[in-house]
Amino acid sequence: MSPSPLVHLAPAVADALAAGRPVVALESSIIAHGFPPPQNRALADELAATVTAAGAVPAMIAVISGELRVGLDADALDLLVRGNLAKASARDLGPLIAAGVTAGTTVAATARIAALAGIKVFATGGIGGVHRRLPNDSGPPDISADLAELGRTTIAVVTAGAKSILDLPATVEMLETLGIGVIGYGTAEFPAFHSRESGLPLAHRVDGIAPLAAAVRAHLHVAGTAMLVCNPPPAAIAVPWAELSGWIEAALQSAGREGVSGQRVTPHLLAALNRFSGGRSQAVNRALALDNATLAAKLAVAL
Ligand code: PSU
Ligand code: MN
Repeated sequence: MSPSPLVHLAPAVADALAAGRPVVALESSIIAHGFPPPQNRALADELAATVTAAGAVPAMIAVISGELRVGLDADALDLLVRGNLAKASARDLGPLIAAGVTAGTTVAATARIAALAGIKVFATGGIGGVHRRLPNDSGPPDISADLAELGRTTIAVVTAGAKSILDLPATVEMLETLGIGVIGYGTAEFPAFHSRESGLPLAHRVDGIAPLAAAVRAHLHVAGTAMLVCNPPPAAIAVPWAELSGWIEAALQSAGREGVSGQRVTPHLLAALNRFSGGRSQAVNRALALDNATLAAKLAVAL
């Protein structure tokens, strides 16, 4: 499939796709909005090196000066890590292209652009989902467009479940409603991003790359939706749920007090969680993002 005329492939990505070699798409909101400079630049470089070391070509995706870029060079990364950038979900891409701006792409936007480019495997930290109600908020429910996008886009997404700050039972129900595939890699429980535990059972589990690739390949041929490959955060650094839930409660109180809404909710909650956890949540986020990049690369090689 030839990519959309609006999608700009880096030379290494174009070559790999043309030759049928493994490529892993990487989300850029984690770089633009999740980590402050200079850690964000270091993480972008580590993610790329991790994918390369596991035998695939890394393709971080972002909107750079109005271009949908698949694979970022050093100049593009310099623009992405400055902070205060727009956060692009899939529906924002049209106006952002027209305005010529630079933006980090969410899971929704990254999945859309990756699929346009013909990429089959995408690594993120954790997807968005159904938000919990913030204290004193009586407004409408806040549901990430990540869910709707993954319900109509054929791609494998390696993720540590969904972000722990979300309403995870509601998110898991919505994944079912939308027909999004969910499979545990070495787990029968939906991971909770910073924690390996959520108490939410998974219907499908695999314990090796070959059975994972078989299930993903079949899903991508029949389902017409994304397949979430749920990879729990590394045991050595994951936070027990009992400890995590106190920090999340404090972060929700902080967001409620400040009246945060819209696209600012997720970045605000993650930053607050990092303060309340004394930096532990960001350390887990970094470790799981790198671990997901490794698994995604192995999956892309096997496919
Ligand atoms: N990491 C952050 N902040 C974010 C995100 C990641 O520190 O905002 C992005 C992810 O890319 C995810 C998105 O896809 O947040 C979900 O946000 P929303 O609920 O606004 O759709
Ligand atoms: Mn939202």
